[in-house]
Amino acid sequence: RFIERELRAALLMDELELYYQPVFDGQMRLRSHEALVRWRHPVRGTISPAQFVPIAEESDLIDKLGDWVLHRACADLDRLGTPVAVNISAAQLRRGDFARRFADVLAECGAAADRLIVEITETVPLVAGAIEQANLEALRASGIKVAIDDFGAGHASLQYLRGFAFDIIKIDRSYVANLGDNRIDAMIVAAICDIARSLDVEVIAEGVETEIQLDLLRRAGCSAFQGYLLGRPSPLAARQVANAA
Ligand code: G
Ligand code: G
Ligand code: MN
Ligand code: NA
Repeated sequence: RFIERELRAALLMDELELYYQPVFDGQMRLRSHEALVRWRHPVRGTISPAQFVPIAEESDLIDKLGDWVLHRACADLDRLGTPVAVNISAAQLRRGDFARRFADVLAECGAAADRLIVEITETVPLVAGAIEQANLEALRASGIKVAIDDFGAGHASLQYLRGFAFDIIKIDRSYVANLGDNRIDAMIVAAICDIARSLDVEVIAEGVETEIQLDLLRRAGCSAFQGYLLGRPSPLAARQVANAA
């Protein structure tokens, strides 16, 4: 397909860029950044990963894209000054050599495993198969933290709690959006936080846009927060200017 060939070329031609969005802990201290890929298309302008990740997932392009993202994020680690979270497609986890290749990139970049978080994103269904489990176990054994992204939005989120070992739950922003107006959403968020406490995993709330949401999420027991209220995704260069000011 045309867009697939263009994306392959974009990987070589340096048309991709990472934006970083800050994540804060309960004391509102900066604790990590999430890396979010963008495609600066010379003609069509900036293209969202929501448009090209599903195409990449149809072939080995997703692995090449993943490698590029990880290299870039590792190269930016020192300048970011915090651990960095990279998004991983469930399609990448199906590869038998995923964890080994991931470790190879870290070694190449001299990046410490405990400065990386892997967010598993479910654009394609995530299966708790032997290969997927082995990959996640190998990542965690090396000190990388594993997060379930968009929790509650996918097909089988509660299944993941049984099928995988992980460190962090990220509550999908659709549950955060109407907090304050919707009692059911508030109850669901509180229940997710209760489960997380029982499992001894962290809960990050995503899509926090208002002080009211932040307050309710805190009281529900979320341990970390991300969203436009606290900081939008932006290129590293812009972040450094803001920090220096
Ligand atoms: O940043 P934005 O809202 O455009 O992201 C849209 C979607 O693309 C989100 O679900 C996000 O998790 C996903 N995404 C962003 N960066 C990456 C990436 O590097 N790899 C993968 N697989 N997904 C990504
Ligand atoms: O699925 P994932 O959590 O990786 O998606 C990240 C996406 O969410 C990014 O595209 C980012 O731009 C977007 N995002 C981050 N914070 C907010 C927010 O507060 N509100 C909304 N609507 N989107 C957000
Ligand atoms: Mn994410
Ligand atoms: Na995601």
